[in-house]
Amino acid sequence: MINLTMFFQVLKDKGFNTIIGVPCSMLNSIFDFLSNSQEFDYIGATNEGEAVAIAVGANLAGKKAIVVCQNSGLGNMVNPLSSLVSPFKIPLLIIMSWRGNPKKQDEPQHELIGKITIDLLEMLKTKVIQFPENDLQIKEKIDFAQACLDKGNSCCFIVENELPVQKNKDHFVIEHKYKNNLKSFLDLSDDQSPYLSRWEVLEKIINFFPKNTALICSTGKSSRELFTLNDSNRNFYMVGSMGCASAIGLGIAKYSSKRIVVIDGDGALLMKMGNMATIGHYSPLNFFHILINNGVHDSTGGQRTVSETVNYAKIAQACNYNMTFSGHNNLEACFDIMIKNDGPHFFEIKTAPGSIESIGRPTLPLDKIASRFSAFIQDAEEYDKDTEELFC
Ligand SMILES: Cc1ncc(C[n+]2csc(CCOP(=O)(O)OP(=O)(O)O)c2C)c(N)n1
Repeated sequence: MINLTMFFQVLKDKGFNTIIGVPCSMLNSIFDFLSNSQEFDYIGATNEGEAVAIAVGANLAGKKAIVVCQNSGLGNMVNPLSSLVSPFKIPLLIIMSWRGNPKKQDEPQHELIGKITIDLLEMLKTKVIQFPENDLQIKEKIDFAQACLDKGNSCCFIVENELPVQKNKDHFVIEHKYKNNLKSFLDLSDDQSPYLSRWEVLEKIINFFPKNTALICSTGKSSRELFTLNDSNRNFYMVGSMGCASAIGLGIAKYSSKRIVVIDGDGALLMKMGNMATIGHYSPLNFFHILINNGVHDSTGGQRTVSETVNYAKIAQACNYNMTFSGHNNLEACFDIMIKNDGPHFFEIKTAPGSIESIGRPTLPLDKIASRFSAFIQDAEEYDKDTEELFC
């Protein structure tokens, strides 16, 4: 058994400071260690794909994040590892337990994933490093991992042996705070005026939010229209990793004083609805979640989503967002209330399906989109919600 304090101290010395995880019993002692650590920020994700996206957001904001999880969750990570981490060249450090290791006896549900874990990680361009077995290996292995990251490759410490568990530990006292904590919800959807197009909504967002506001835009035609309307270094076009925009936004918002606007689609939001619970729980004040709800998967030909029967603003409210809105008109009036109050806020904008004829798609290399966006986020300009003036 290695000395975990030493292991995490070496990571700390390399600048790692943020952990995003989904627990595994084999890694119990790591999670116990982290819950008592003053040195590392810990964010609990609802699934491992969300953890990857939050870590990407934290990295874009200049932090050095680590994802800690079980290999059962590797399936949940495949999409963001392949369509976000790899093409945008935002390498990640992962610590993963190996259930179903063919050399060991384990439960049947871990057997298949156990057999393919190492190959799958390598296929996902993630270098596998055996977790240090003794203290003498710690520095050498972490140096090796850092060298991989410096070359732009993700890497994963694979934990083969269960780390000893702390005995007789106290249970958390869970307070179900939400019962006393219903926040404001403004439903403006009685209005009979026609729905705007996504294009018109995007124009209003671009024009309303000050230039030091980041825009993280969801997969498909939202990003393509945003690029066509107004390419800018404040835009992050999340062309893949459907459903992850709000998790990336959370990872950024937690570590940036800039205002972070996530532009989501209803299909995408439905795909990763657990993100909303995490956002509401960690409640970054500078987080604004705008849902363009056109009721369809417009980007793939207009197939219906199940949005007609979903009250998104109430979900956001129940997930502990601060203010939630639903409507389709007078957008600027709602935006104005949003920016004058601490977030997180949620605004469902009911929108007509369809898009413009002359739609383009981001022409810049994805790593360039990531690097210029990260520079924008880390630029010292902040916002002052009352005066809207920049201060440094
Ligand atoms: C994991 C995954 N599944 C499916 C797709 C294909 N896809 C791309 S965009 C899209 C529809 C997105 O719908 P929505 O979020 O409602 O946005 P809209 O297209 O209506 O703007 C789909 C299904 C994908 N890119 N990734």
